[in-house]
Amino acid sequence: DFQFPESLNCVDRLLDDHIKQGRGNRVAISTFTEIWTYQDLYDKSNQIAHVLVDDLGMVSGNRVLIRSANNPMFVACWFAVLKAGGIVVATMPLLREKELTVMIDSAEISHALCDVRLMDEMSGVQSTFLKQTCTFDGSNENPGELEQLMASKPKDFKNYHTLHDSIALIGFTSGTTGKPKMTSHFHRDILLICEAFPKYSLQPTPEDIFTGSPPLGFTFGLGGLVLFPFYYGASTFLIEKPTPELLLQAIDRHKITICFTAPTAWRIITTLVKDFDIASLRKCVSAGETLPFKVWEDFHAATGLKIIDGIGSTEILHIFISSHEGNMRKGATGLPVHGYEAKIIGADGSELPVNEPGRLAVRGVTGCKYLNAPDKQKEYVENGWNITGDVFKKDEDGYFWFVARGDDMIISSGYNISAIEVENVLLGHEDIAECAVVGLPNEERGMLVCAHIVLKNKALASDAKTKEIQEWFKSAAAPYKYPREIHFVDALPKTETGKIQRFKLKN
Ligand code: 3SK
Repeated sequence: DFQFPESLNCVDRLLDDHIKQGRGNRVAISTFTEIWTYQDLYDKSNQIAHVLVDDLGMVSGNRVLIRSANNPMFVACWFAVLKAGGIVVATMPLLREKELTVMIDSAEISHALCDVRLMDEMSGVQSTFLKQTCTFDGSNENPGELEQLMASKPKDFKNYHTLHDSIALIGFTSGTTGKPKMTSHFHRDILLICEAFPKYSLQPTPEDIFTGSPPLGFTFGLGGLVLFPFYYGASTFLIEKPTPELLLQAIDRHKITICFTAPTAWRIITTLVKDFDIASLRKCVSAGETLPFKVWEDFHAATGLKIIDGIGSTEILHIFISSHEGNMRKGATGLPVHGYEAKIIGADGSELPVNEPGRLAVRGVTGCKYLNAPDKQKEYVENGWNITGDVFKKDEDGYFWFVARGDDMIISSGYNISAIEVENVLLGHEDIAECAVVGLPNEERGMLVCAHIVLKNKALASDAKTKEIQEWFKSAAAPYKYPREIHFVDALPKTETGKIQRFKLKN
């Protein structure tokens, strides 16, 4: 039941069709201070598309960076790039100069649309690929360069005729080698995920109001806070710096019906919920890391609502295994969602018997398409099955149960953090000789980034040194990656061939 015409621009379906069908006056996006109708979003996306093509020289196939927190201008820029036939590369707002440079160089980004409040780290980026950077003001207080250029532009735009298999977006995964990998997704993939998880688990209607905390630069957030609401003609409530308190305030005051966040936030929400009216909330989605059953149980006891757990990946674009209210098995992640199948395989690739832990393999309507990494592609996709790197088991009734991560990825408060990348940053500190980074189980964050460090001069080890390294790290890389725990050690455990034995540091 998934057939697309050859010529397809996903924005026609997500945005323009709502205008054609007379739904322009419905609310598309709101925040604590702004309301944008579908017509506002359409007009502004069209004006930005004109700026991209007429003023910034963008041509179809160009890759365009969007650097912003979750706000309406981010969404307008996202639609505008696709309208003009470009490819969106959206970033986390916290990325630093070095990380942005790697991203821009590896994705060969030619244009950047950047919230003026996030320009500090962008201004230092040196890249031969980047031709134009244009600022906007996501806070809607002082018009930036983009808003000034938009003012003279028409409010209609003929969307570029992309094909269903033209690349629409490039997502970055942290990877286990410390070097981020680029995954690409087609225009049709964007629509296919809207027919998968949300239809299966949420059954959205135009009356729904979505909110949540994941950044729009993470495909979990993009799906939950932009693609799903717009596909179903609903609306989205965006929060630039979401906290559990702000999510609750939004739910209470703005009558939110569907909320996407990570287990850490669901745990805190449970402790605060009694002070808020959340009667409007009908679906609660958790992904980004595995949902501890205790969090599910406590939230259910406090609210009567059942959190929908899900697992997805940037490679596959969104959630491929989850539950819905009618088929939950307590403690299990769930069943493959409509459009996907999953199995557990052993080291030789053959399917394992029930209840035996092994590698989770998934195939379906979307899948991994790494760019410029044929070896990684061969490793990740075997005979059409995506090998996710997570260890699961499947029970007699086909429910999938999370066991462990099979790689060096640390999932902390919903962020995927590569241990190797954190090590590489730490090694840039003048006093650090060697280090090994591991994730430790942590009640509050799911996992905690912990660094074992060999100093060049052992005498320097102190609490003050810990603090100094942590502060230095936050200026060198995105602060959410910083090691919250540091142990100074004399030597790291290693194999005879010199490989660090990280598993010995995990207890
Ligand atoms: O980490 C996840 O579970 C996830 C979920 C949805 C989309 C993307 C990702 C990485």
